[in-house]
Amino acid sequence: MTVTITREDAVAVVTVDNPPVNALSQALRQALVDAVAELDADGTVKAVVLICAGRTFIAGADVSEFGKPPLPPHLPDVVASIESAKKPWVAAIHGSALGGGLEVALGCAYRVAVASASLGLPEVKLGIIPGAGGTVRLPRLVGPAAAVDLVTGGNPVGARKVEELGLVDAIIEGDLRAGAIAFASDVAGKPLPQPLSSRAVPAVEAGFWEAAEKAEAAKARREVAPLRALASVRKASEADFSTAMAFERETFLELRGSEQAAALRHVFFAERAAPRPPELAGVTPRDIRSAAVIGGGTMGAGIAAALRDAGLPVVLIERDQAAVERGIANVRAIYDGSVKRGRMTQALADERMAGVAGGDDYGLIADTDLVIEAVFEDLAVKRTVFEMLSSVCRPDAVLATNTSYLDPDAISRGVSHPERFLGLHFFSPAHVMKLLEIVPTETTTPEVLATGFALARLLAKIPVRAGICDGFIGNRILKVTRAQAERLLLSGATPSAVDAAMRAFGLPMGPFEAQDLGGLDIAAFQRKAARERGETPFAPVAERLCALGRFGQKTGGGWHDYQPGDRAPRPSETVAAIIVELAAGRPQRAWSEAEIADAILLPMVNEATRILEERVALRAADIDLVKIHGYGFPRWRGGPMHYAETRGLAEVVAVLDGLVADGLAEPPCDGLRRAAQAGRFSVLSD
Ligand code: T1G
Repeated sequence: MTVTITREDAVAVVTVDNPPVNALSQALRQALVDAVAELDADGTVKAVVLICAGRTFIAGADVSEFGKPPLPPHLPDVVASIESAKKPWVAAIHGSALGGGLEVALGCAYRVAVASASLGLPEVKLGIIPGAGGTVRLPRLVGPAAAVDLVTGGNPVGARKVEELGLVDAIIEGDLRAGAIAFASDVAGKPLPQPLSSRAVPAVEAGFWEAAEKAEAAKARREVAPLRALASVRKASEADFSTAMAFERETFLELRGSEQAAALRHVFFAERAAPRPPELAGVTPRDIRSAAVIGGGTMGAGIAAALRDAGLPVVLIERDQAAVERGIANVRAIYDGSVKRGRMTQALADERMAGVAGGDDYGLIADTDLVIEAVFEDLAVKRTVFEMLSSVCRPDAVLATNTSYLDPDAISRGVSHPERFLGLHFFSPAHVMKLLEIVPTETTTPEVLATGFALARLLAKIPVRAGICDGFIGNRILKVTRAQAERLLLSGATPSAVDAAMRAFGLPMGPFEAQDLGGLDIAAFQRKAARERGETPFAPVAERLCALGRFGQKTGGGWHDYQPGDRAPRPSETVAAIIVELAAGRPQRAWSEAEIADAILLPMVNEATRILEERVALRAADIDLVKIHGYGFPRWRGGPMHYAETRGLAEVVAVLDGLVADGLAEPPCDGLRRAAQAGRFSVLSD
């Protein structure tokens, strides 16, 4: 970490260089305070430019310091020293000015930025709130409404937008350093602008705060930080500066030590570690400059759009021309939807579509770097596709299957150069869902596996290596979720109560609502395949519903009933009658929401532990990422494994043993008992 001071006539340039993202470590905070004192004492300095080396301005406090006691100088003091400096400080922003980085910039007299910069206060994404004046100075500069949006959402905003808000004083075209120095030279010697700390917060209309709190509470689903951040902005508009600063700091320190913050930090670092697994360190991936997708259905079209969004030219192959046209239409529908929702301009949508070619001649992809198969989930059909690909594609082309349930080893039998084959399991909709399970076969080389991870980085996906078993990581655990949900129905709970309990836990929807949305027939198809493999999936009620043609919303009823045009689930008498019949003779009991959540989540953790033991997953954090990015598990819980560790694995085992005694769960696996003794899952992957 270095902070260097250079001079351009009367302008001093303070350059921060603390790779990788100029985070505000203790050393950097100290160096900034020292720089203020040094430059204030130098009468020849009339203005100061604060700029950063590397790819970004200050990206915030050093998150890796959060688990330790905060050391002085504390950031509020650093910001206050810059704000009370005798010379105007100009923050010169490129890359991301986030969290403490934006707070430092708010302490500066002026802010200039390049047009590509983004600015924001993402603290709520880490389960905290800004802790150095972000919720207090920001509303004084941009007004309460804009401040509330920035602070409660935590999403960075582009420089042009923030210029409109008045958050930056100028957009610098061309060289930032030169432009900032020119700006500083221009303001040097002029009266200093009023510091934000002494400005008033613009008034809001009556009811503004109540409406904002109501809206935020509706979104929160028990996530704490956004509402606390809102309260801090409100305090800033209703109290004097120092009272508001104290309120913010107190809230920040309290949340910093909270379980939700620890969980969100766990996810933050897990997401950053995922694209570069240690087992692939030093392995060079193959170049991917062109791609093809076999199959233009929902998954194929989504994958094609994801590849296009990453800038790759894509060829969509289908069995005949009519199917090709349907496939292309599916891709176009994705972009039309984005344009309709204002997420993309028509021009960009057209540019994306221009890069998608379609055909039924495999010869079109003879020179393609990567081919992803996304055809019907049938082994024979998939093998036929790979026989064709083996005969037309370059021997070094990477061949991948998007199967979600079949065995990639079985699919790859007969593929020429099988070392270039792997599973790339996307989640629907593939151009939206961040998760990518990467499934190497017995013959996949490390180089090809590394190519899968490189592709994930290119597509901005969260990659997780998954070993081969039925359902890989995510769907294997999902089977347990569903079986447990059915066991609860046969023990006295109702579909509505189970869904409500899981929503109360923080999931976007319960297991039965989710099946009604996706369709019960998909799981029925998988159970049929499982039975053919000699397994005995537990789904007595679902089987009955499928036999009645109750496949969910698309048939007007599944686990719940639905009125035409209305997605609101309603309790079903038909389902209730089937449950009563199938539950006959089984012990019934009343279930609290917490007990329902335990009866589903803890067996999931048990199955996830087996997955770790079998090294189908290499790290517990990988399983957390799978459930968060593929199955809506609440981020602020950190994922099922982090949640279980935080709860205490000994307690998890004890509750599971209780469920076992009631015949409602499988016994804890050896790995879980071992992890419980150690108090952590890493003992299984050490
Ligand atoms: N602290 C420590 N390390 C950080 C970091 C941070 N704030 N941000 C990133 N890193 C590391 C990251 O772990 C990775 O390490 C490397 O930098 C590159 O990150 C008082 C208290 C800036 C947009 O929430 O959003 O300020 O894996 O892969 O895709 O109010 O990083 O290479 O070893 O993500 O180019 C608020 C978090 C903190 C911003 C760059 N700030 N960072 O994205 O790179 S709270 C944030 C990001 C705060 C104050 C409060 C992104 C990025 P490694 P990367 P990227």
